[in-house]
Amino acid sequence: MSTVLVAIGGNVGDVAKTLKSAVEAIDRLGGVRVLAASPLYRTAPVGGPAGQPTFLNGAISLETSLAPRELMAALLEIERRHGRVREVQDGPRTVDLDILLWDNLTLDDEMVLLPHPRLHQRAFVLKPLADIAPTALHPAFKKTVAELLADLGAPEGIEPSGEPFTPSIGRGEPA
Ligand code: PH2
Ligand code: MG
Ligand code: MG
Repeated sequence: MSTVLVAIGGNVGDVAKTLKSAVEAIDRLGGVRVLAASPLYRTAPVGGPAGQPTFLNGAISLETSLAPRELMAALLEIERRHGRVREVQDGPRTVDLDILLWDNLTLDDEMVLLPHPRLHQRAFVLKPLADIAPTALHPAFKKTVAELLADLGAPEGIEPSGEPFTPSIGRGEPA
């Protein structure tokens, strides 16, 4: 059984509703159990086309008996079912589900890169991640999520969304 941390985000449509539905779909996957979901943050877009909408970002932890490629394929399918269309790189999307950390595994596979290569640069990832997994260790930098977030200083363009984020988890099959 592996413990996995996943970033969730989006900036098109009713994003909070889409993220709730996507997290519930992840929890219902065979061999996956969602353990915790962070609050959502409203975040300024980083990269991508100028003028794209503000994002909502969060993070979840899960345990799984799946292999990295299997979970990645399942997450891509859930993105697709929630209206994700891939057009512009880093462009507007209904939902983005990115595997960040997988136990202390390092993996360079054509489908999955672990840890996520930009995780340590992104406050919109580290801030919610620090809410649910501050002591998770980055296997390459040997730093915790809380330390990586502190390294970014006082990040701008991130504020709590203020709305409760309460996906119904823990009702799916045991992982
Ligand atoms: N995702 C990106 C690129 N830029 N900016 C914010 N604020 N939030 C995101 O989730 C995000 C981004 C690529 O996946
Ligand atoms: Mg992403
Ligand atoms: Mg992605």
